[in-house]
Amino acid sequence: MNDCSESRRQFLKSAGLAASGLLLRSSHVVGQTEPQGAFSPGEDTPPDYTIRIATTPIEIAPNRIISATTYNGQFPGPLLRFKEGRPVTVDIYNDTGIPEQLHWHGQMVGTDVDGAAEEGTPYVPAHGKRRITFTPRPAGFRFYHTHNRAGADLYAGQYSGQVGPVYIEAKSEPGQYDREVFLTLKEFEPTFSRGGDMAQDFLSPSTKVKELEEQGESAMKVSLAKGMPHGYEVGYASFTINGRMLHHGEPIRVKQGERVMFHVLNGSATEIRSLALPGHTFEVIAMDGNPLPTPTRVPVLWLGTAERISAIVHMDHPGTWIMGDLDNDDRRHGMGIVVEYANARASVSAAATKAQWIAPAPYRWNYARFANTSANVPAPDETFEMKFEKQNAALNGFNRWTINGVAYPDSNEMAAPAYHLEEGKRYRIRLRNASDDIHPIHLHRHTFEVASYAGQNMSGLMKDVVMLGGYQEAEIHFVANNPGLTLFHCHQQLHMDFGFMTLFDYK
Ligand SMILES: [Cu+2]
Repeated sequence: MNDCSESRRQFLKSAGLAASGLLLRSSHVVGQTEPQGAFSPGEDTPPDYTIRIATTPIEIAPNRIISATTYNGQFPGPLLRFKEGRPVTVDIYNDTGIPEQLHWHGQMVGTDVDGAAEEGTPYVPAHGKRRITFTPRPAGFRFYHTHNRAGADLYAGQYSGQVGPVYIEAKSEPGQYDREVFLTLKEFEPTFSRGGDMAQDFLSPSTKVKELEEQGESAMKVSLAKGMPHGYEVGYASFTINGRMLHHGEPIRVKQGERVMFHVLNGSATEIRSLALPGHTFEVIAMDGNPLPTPTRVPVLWLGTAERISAIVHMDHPGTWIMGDLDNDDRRHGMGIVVEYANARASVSAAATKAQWIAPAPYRWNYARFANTSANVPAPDETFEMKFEKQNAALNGFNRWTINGVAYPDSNEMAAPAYHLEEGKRYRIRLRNASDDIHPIHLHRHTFEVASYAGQNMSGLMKDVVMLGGYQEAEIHFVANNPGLTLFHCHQQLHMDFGFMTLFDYK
């Protein structure tokens, strides 16, 4: 069999060479350039992974079939397991009519493969292909998703199905557990609505900055007094975990005494999510894939858009449970998954086998709980202050977002970098939110350290997304250790698409 596959490999190799030779000859004759997606040097070998972007039907519940742009025809996209430091080649095919960007969220890769047009990553052409090679790092739970802007098109960007988990294996893995379960939380069937307050009473400390609040509230008052309606927000008709609505997917089958590692990804375009499992607690060991300085046991998980949490649950409370979102409406519309103990059906009465939901006691989410509170982060070489403001309904009914008064262009034009970095220097960004919305703030191609949240200092909490509550302040630190254009933006699709982005470059 070895001989056979070896000769097949040889055949493919020569066929590839022959094909590229033919193309070269024909282009020489007719004076054309080589078309996109054809063989080019180094592409006669098979890739390690193939990702195909296409619009396909997905079934989120029996006979509830929606059309979504997906990776490899499934939602979520396939789990990609990489090894830290071992280069991989990925062929990305785009079967849609729209040029695409595939972003490697949370990885320290180059701008040529990061997957953001604003950084200069080439698009995967419509009906074309792009081969990329990169070295996955750092180890931990990452993900991949489209980085196209959607604007007013709710079929585009991350509103559709372009989200998939990535796990980069380290040489040694933290935590002792029996098995892993990956959960991708994602809404479908989006629609626009007007205004609506975002619940954010779960964040702690809840301290608001008076000056930011006065500014934001008065701007809103002026806008409403002019007769402006509230800017558009997005709501959803269906909610899923791993692409299935509650009660319509396979349950997570567990055994008493097991320690299950859950890798939870908020794959939403716009929403903050929560997750609880009645009668159980989560031992959070990593956030955004990075091990925590203080692993902590909590009754509820909260995740801003694009945040990830890795948490171990000790299965010590037999029964059949709904692991779901605290929001009753969202959970009833699908945001949950059943956890079923082995023998739960046999050992208890039929009535008790129905999956149960029990709301946990109120619990506030405080990043400092997972960090060191004693140590201080090293002093930065430079500090950038960024104030985030909302211009209510300023862009055809959509809110316009600004950073220090500047909105990133909402057309597809590229803006010049606004912040200049020097390689090796340490930077502090003071994030100041002059709006009443929560912003999941994201930095590309770097990992940052949360240094303070609402006046509370901390260290050692390494992340790539941090939620910033309405009228609150936070500070993040990072070292400029990955040269090239670097995008900074709010991960809420509506905010990002309507101005909430800026670019860093390196001197
Ligand atoms: Cu935002």
